[in-house]
This record gives sequence, C-alpha cells and structure tokens, in this order.
Amino acid sequence: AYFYSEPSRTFSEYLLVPNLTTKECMPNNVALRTPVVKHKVGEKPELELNIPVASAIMQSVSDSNMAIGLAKCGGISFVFGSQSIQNQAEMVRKVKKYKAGFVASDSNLGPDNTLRDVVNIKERTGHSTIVITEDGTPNGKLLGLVTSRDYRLSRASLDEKVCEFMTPFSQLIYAHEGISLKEANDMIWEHKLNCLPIIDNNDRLVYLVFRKDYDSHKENPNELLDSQKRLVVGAGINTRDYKERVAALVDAGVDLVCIDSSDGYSEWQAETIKWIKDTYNGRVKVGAGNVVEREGFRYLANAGADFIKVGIGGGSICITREQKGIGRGQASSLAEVSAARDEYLKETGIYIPICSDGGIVHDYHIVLALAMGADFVMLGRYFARFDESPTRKIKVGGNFVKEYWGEGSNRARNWQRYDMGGDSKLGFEEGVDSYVPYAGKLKDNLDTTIYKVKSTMCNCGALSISELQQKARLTLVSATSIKEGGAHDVILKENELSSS
Ligand code: MZP
Repeated sequence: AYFYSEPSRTFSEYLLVPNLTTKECMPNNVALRTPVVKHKVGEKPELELNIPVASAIMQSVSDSNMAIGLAKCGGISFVFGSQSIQNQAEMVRKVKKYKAGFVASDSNLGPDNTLRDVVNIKERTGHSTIVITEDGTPNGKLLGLVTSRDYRLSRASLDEKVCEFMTPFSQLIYAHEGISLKEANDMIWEHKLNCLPIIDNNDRLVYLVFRKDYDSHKENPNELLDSQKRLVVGAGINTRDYKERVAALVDAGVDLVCIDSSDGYSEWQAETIKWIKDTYNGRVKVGAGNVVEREGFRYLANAGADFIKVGIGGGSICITREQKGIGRGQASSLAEVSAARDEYLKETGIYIPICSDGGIVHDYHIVLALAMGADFVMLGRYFARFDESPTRKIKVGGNFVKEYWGEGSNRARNWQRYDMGGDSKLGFEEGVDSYVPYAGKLKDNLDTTIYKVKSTMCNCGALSISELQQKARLTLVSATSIKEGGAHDVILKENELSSS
C-alpha cells in the first residue's frame, strides 16, 4: 500500500495570515466573478458565476425555487437528479421560463415589459391594481401589487406587500405626500430605487413614482443570465440513464450538467462524458467528480470534463468515511487537486475550474476553499436552512428547523450516486436524515456571507479570486490556538442569563 506522508487536513485546521491591505482593498471593490467551465488561457469562459457559490445536487436543497433564488443572487443551482427525468426537466424549464413579469389585470403585459409599461397601462386603462407575478402569467406566484390612489393598506401590510413587490429592489424608502415630482426623482436616483412609494399622513399608499428607464435586468447586476436573458441553471445526472436524461434536460434549456457521484474516479464517468461530448459536439457542458487527488483529476480532465468537483466524505450529512473508510480531508484534497489543475494548465494551456464540494461550516471556509485553489464552492447544509429550499419548516424544541437529508440516506435512496455497476438499489446508507436551524431568506443570508468573504479577501490584499489564490498565506493551527480563536476566559452574558 502507498502511505501518504502527511495527515489529511480540513478547513478548520487553517487560518489566513493577513497581507498588506491597500486603500483600494474595500469590499465594494472586490469582484467575485469566477469561471465554471474550462477554457483556453486568455479566452473568456463560456459560463461564469457572479458569486462563487453553487447549491448542492440534493433533493433537500436544489429545486426550481432554490435555482431561481440563487441565480438571482449571481450563483448557480444544480437541480437534483434523484427524481424522474420528466420532473427534473420540468424544474429546469421553470427556471428558464422565469422572469420577474409584469401582468396587468387585463393580461396586456408580459414578462419583457418594464415598470414604465406598468405605469402606462395604469394610466391608459385606469386599473386600480396591477398584479406582478413571478413568471409573467396571471396564474404565477404573486410577487406584489401596484396599487392606485385609493387602495387602502396599513403600514404593516404595505411593508409586506410592497417589500415583496420591491424584491430584488435594493431599498424601501417612503416619501410623504406633498413632495414635488423633482424631489421624488432625486430620491429615486440617490437611493437607486426603481420606484418610490408615496405615503399620506395616515400611512396609506397614495401613489408610486417610477423611475423612467427601469428595466429589471439592468437593475440587478448580480443576476446570473445567459444570452436570452434567462436565469442560468445546472442539473445533476448519473451514469445510468444519462442518454435520456441529458436529452430531456437539454430540451428544457439546461445550461450545464454535472455527474453526481460520491466517487468520480471511474470508467462510468469517462464513458458518460464521452457520450455527451460526442453527441452534442462539445456544446453541452458537463462537470464530473468527486475526486480527492491528482490521478482522479487527470482522469476526468482527459475524459473531457468541463469542471471537476472535489470532496469525498466531508459533507455535513455524509457517513461515507464511517461506512466505507473512503475519503480525505477537504483541505488536503483541494491542495492536491488544484496543484494538478495548475500542472494541467501548464501542459495544455487549458484551465479547468475546480468546485470544492461539501464541508463548508463557517463563512470563512469559503475563502479558505478559494484560497486553496477552488473556483467555486458547492454547499448543501448552508442552503437547506433557507425559505427557498424544498423541505418542510417545522418547530423542534421551541426552535424552527428545516429538514435536510443526504442523497445516500434511506430517505433519498439515490443509489445511482453510489453505483458500482451492480443492482439498482442502495445497498447500505451513506448519509443521514437531519434538521438544520431555519435561517430565513436566502438573499439576506447570502448577502452577509458574501460581504464577509469580500472583507476577508481585503485582509489578504486581494481584489479577485485569482489574486487571492496567488497571495493567500495559510497557516496550520494548533488545538490550543483554535481555542484562543473563540471567546474565552469571559462569562458570556447569554449563558449567565439562561442559567439564572
Ligand atoms: P454540506 O454542504 O452539507 O456539508 O455537503 C453537501 C455535499 O454533501 C453535497 O454537495 C454532496 O456532495 C454531499 N452529499 C450529499 N448527500 C450525501 C450523502 O448522503 C453526501 N452521503 O455526502
């Protein structure tokens, strides 16, 4: 047997040592744009993310709702593959059809209309209420209402309704009746609003002033769109029914697929990639994995993978290491695979993005993963906590939680993910069924996470991910210094209160 000379290490064993923070190193100046698919050096990749995060290929994480929410924030979801081909294709189709649409009550407005059009139709038709729905059809999920003068709303319901309507608008600012149109306009521009609710003394919405040139897609610079101004979405596939599944997903408009497997260093994956590349003349992008070392990376790179996923056994719900004794600490895996990626780049001039999959517990782990060579990270537990995930929100022990289960659990029974070419069944469990603390809306949480990531990058003196990878200095931490990193030797007030 071959013995690795170093123990296998994971994120929490490392810290970043700061570099010089120059004056331009401010979070607002940090760009997180990152490639998702392979490309020649110096050429623009065909697909990039605006923020380096993907949601996991899991039943309890990535359906169309999550995919819409995350793409609107600049990341990408891979819709889970452990469902029928028809259902998965339908979810992809729903994401591709999505557009914050504007529908008048007479349905004269479609998804491509702007708020200016809403105003025009209000003026022309005299409608008191215009319904705004998610997909631009009268039956779509309600995003909000535009109401007229005499539509009475209390401040509370107004907040709820208009806030929802304003999503993804940056801010909700009210002006009181009596301000001039010029003042309203100035406020709109100053606060980068799309429209301004004008309130009378009784907190009633009197009217909305719209910004003239409003266009939803110009206004949301993070939104991840492809050439037809549609949201970008990925989907998980397996090495069994890929011929039918990929065909249906491509038909539904999927932007890229990813072979979902706990261990990707296999002939099954090479065969699947080859079929996709040959059948679609290289047009369909396909990610592969997961691998944890150089040979696995080289194998999938040579097979034609567009990006490669790294990580075995580190997922929060994963018990593969306990069940099979297979896996490797995520930091060691990333260090070796990204070195292999750089070696491949030197030899071929082709850059293959790496995705660090699983085991992100703290926000700073994202920065560590990027510093260690990942181009983006995939998270399951993190996203499962939000409103947008497909699972039930329930109360356990007085706290709200959401359900989160592994693809290798008896609940998901995703045997294809663990397929060894034998029976069509899950031989034994490699994942657990669990709860995660409920955390609210995706956007609110993700905004904070991204701000933290950018702040840490500023400490490292880096304004982009590639700069971080060049400049980052990582240090191992001892068990004692980990203890020093938390609050210590003080009596925490919340503990004191709960014990009294
Ligand atoms: P985490 O973000 O919850 O730590 O990890 C999510 C990742 O765990 C997924 O992207 C996938 O690679 C992996 N996963 C999903 N199901 C299982 C399982 O049942 C699993 N063992 O390991």
